[in-house]
Amino acid sequence: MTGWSSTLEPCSKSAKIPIPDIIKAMGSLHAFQTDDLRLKPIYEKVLVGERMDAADALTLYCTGDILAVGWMANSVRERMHGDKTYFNVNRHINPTNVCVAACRLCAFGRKKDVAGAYTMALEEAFETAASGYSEAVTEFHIVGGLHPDLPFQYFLDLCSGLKQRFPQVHLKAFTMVEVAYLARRAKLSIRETLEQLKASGVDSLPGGGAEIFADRVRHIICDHKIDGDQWLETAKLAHQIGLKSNATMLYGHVENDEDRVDHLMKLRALQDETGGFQTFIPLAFHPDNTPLQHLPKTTGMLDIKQIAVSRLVLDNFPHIKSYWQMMTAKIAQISLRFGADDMDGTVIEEKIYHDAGATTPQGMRREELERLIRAAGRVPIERDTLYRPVTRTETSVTVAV
Ligand code: V47
Repeated sequence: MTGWSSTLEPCSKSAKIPIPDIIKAMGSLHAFQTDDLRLKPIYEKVLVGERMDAADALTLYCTGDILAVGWMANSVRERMHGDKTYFNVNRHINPTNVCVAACRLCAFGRKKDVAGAYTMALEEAFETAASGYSEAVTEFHIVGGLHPDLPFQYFLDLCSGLKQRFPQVHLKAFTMVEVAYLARRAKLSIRETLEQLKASGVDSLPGGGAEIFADRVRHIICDHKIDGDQWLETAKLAHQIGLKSNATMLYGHVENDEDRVDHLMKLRALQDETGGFQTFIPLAFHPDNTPLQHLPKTTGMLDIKQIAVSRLVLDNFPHIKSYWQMMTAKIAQISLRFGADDMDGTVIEEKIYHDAGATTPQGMRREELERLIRAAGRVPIERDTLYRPVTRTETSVTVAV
């Protein structure tokens, strides 16, 4: 050990929630320690809340000292959110898996007329939305393939129909990639497309389709969809018309550390401009059943490090989500002490990762999510999509405004 260290104030713990002894013993009471001297200037930045630059971000990816990186990410996370850990009760609706993009990263999309291709009639989508509704979902997460024939009106009717039937449910619908494709097919500008979607009931946009912005990587994993600049431009327009969105990064395939840093820096720059991103979600690549299935799966070390680096670099993103469906519930739980403050949701019926070999369950009960969060020494907070606390009683669900 090289001997330099410092102490921070211990994080505050909620008096009401029982904290497991092992976590109590751990707290943040121990000093920061590392043998990797490259981390010292980064630690000093973290102490005073100074922004990481691209070289710092690269160092964070390169170091083997995951505990030191995690310590720093955790201290930022606790400064921002204390022990609060957010989750929501949501349902995924994937109206179609027919997709013209044929991305090598994907096991979900199908060409139309091949076995397994499906497109829901609107009534079917409404029935899907209703099933599991007894869980009192507060969000429908709606994404699908780039269908070559479905008219724009189908998507408008889908959203207005859902709003009519489930007025209190937030519609987090359509990735930037889908929006850009719908605009092209409807011969509308992206702004007009977003405005019509908003008028039909879309409340915010999910973060998918960002993958990795670097052209070199995009050419390999998703050659036929919008490029990184177009993704960012679409997000910017969404934010400008008052729609919040999330942002993702798909990691663990053919990208390198520089590509990841470039991706994070571009998101951070746009967030400085618009403030429209709510949450960043690193997505681990699942190779099974994709044309890239020869690639190995991500390791737990990379998953955890990705969460921590995201928290440290994206200082202007309010939330970092560890998506348990993709990371497994166990890694997602551990990541709550490595920078993550959100576990996504109960997720009724996830398809995209399960087509790509995910072995996690396709949904989780609220009580189980809460148990995992508490066992990590954190305080579970059920939120709606806009991070307003949700209060439940036997008979009602209320969102604080
Ligand atoms: O855009 C597709 C990714 C995304 C694979 O905004 C894959 O709250 C891994 O964006 N292995 C869709 N990843 C999911 C998504 C998402 C998930 C949870 C929450 C939110 C949110 C957004 O999944 C796609 C793509 O990047 N993906 N195939 C695969 N084989």
